[in-house]
Amino acid sequence: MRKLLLIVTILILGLLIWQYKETLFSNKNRETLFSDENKTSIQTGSKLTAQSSGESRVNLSNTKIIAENLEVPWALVFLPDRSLLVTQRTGQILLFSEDGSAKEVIAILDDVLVSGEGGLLGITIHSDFRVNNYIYLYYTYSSTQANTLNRVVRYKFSDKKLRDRTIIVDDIPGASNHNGGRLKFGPDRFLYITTGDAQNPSLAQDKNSLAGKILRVTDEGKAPLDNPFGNLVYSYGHRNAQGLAWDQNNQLWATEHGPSAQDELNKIEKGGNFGWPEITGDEQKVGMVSPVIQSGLDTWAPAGLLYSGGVFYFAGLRGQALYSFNPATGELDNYFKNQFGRIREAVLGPDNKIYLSTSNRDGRAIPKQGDDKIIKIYQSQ
Ligand SMILES: [Ca+2]
Repeated sequence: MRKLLLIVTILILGLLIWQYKETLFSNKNRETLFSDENKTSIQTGSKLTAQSSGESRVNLSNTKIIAENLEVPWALVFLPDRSLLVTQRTGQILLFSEDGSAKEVIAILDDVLVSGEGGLLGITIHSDFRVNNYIYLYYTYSSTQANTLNRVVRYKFSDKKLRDRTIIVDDIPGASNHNGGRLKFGPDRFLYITTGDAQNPSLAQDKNSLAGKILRVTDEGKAPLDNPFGNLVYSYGHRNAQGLAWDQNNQLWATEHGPSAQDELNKIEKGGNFGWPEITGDEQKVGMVSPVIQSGLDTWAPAGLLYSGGVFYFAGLRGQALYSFNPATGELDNYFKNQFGRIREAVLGPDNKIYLSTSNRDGRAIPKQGDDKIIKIYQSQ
């Protein structure tokens, strides 16, 4: 009997240590060990869903470089006049003409903290941009020497200048890694914001913390009346979601970095608990939502997400590919594997073409000539 008790105790202890292993490491080790964007696969191969048979594979082989010699372009957004705004993680906002031929630095944010995976991250435009010229930015900053935070700000963008700065959401916990940072307006005209767990996993389960969440706010940064918890939180239990897109039924999906491999594509439910840090990969627990697909032992390090023609496409940093997932068939596929290096952003342009950004100058790859780049993809049958 005593022996049995001992074995059970050891098993429980083992389980606890496994679940809370992150807290065992120092901050410094953690930054290296738990860097999402540079983690390696446990081994090659994926235990995943059906891989593409090739029959339904879209031909994406034709590409055109529309901008190069950039530095870690993090997010892209097209304006109604088809010009393109790009954030660089190092703090600059760039404006490109539609064909990429003209490039201008229209602003440099001077309070951005560029450290680890933090810096100037997301950008998006208001649903009524034509009327109000509002753009929104997400960036990492430090209010004292010791802390790292993230915030969302709004500017009026006209005559190629940023004016009338307003802070929309402030004091989002930050860290060297796991800062989230994706911004998009939903079909319901509210602003959705991904935040990371700021390397403090338990915050993801705390519905009163802004860390490890998908937030949903009005264009002024207030909580919409129908948010699930009476605050800015829309879903929780996220580790570091960095891609958002809606399907044809206005259903929100999000990409998320897993702890070591086990990256996720989630179908987001209002008020849903997406499990971190209690469950990972395909694990299940009552009251928690497991991903639709996850990378198993493989690593995608997924970032930008878009939806086009019934298929999701998402950027892979460490995976060095553009991944596709068809929710109707369950087929997972990839394009440009190792061709462009690390891919950070993927958006659909006003011309219905996919635009990618590379991220080979983020210190985690050997840059190729002309890096970083923005690449336009031509689909053909
Ligand atoms: Ca999860």
